Amino acid sequence: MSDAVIIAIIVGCLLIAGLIYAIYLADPPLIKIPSIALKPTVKEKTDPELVEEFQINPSKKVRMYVSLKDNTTIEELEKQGIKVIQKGKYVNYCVVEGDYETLQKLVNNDKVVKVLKDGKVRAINFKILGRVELKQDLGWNLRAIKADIAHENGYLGDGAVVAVLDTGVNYKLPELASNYLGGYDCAYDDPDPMDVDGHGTACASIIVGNGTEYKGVAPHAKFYAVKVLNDQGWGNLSDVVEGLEWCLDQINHGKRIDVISMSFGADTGAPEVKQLLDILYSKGVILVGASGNEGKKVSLYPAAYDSVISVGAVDSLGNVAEFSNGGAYVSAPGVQVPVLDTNGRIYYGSGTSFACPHVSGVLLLVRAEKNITPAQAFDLLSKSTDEINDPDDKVLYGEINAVKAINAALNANLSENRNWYDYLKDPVVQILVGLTLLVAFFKLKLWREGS
Ligand SMILES: [Ca+2]
Ligand SMILES: [Ca+2]
Repeated sequence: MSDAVIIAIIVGCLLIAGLIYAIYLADPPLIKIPSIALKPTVKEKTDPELVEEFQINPSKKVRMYVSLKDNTTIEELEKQGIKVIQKGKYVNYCVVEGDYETLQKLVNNDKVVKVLKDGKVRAINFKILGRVELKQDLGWNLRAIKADIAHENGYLGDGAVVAVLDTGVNYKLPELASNYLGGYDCAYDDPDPMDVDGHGTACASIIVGNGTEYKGVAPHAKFYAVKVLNDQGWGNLSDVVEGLEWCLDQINHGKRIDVISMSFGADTGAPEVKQLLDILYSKGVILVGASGNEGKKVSLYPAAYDSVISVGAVDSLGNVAEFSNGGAYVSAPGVQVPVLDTNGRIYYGSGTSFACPHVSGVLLLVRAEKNITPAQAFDLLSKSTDEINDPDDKVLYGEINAVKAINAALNANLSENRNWYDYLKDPVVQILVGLTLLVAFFKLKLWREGS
């Protein structure tokens, strides 16, 4: 082969490789959008992801979340022809739909504080990490946190109310129907928070499930279903804000909400979410959130806010789950936890999403008896845990213990020890007892045959 042929082959290969790179690997070319009309503050006011999206297509209609100094600005924005699709009641924000030109108008308005993309990029979701259909030990999670002992002593959560902010709930299931107080669908803006995804039904079942076979932590407590995540299990930031405003609305109309349970999270927060949580906290609502499933050092928002009790996940042996994020205040069962799906079937799911409702449930057991403040709830939890195996220091205190919480909050004197016959409910004990009886039977048979 001559040198010329070899060079030609090499050049040919390089060209093909370049072409493959261009087609499969390179990002789409960014359109340079004119920025002359924008004030220098534009960068501080906008989300880089939003600008990137417009660089690809400036005329694309995008849902934008707009933080405002004052809600009176909304009228001004509408006069400029901006389409406002949602606005705050207790906090200053609105949601608009528009293109790059709309964004320019927004950032040039002095009363606009920040413009974020209000869509899937800001997804607030938790995947259900594991789903095991096989029926294992039903109720191990309740025994792990000693909720079964609380139940036997008459602590069932009567009168207490939780708002479950999630994908909605199938409130028609017989295990949930009797405890359902109503709710709202912020994701689709209708009064019916029916669950399609299943995540919210699973979380609600852990808190207030009250069936003959399946029981939650506070089976006599009532619940609101506030649908802030859509049928695919993710949500808009604005719908979370809307859901918190809905809860505040209930309180302001004299309705009772003891606990808000939030098994969702995002990497960043929004000032309006923090504001609303602070208002709810000041009105006596206990806020509980999941720490997140990324195995990171810090919790996701809203769990990361000071007003929220962040909950990490432990397995049945008290080991902190690898996926569980740090920055958690306490932990609870979150690995292979029995939950209900939207058809009422029991399956075993994992995630901090399922740990969070256990803490919500225990706080309902306490709040049913005594009106402790959110600050007192933090203090109470610090004294109501069992030791866990937490080599990476992800959880400040240990695993929640319902008996300790009831004893500490109510000066009760429940024993953490079970009656001997309670141990028979444990499948491991059942197998051991069964084997012993079997061996004894055959020994007896052999002895009788021998004699
Ligand atoms: Ca909405
Ligand atoms: Ca609906």
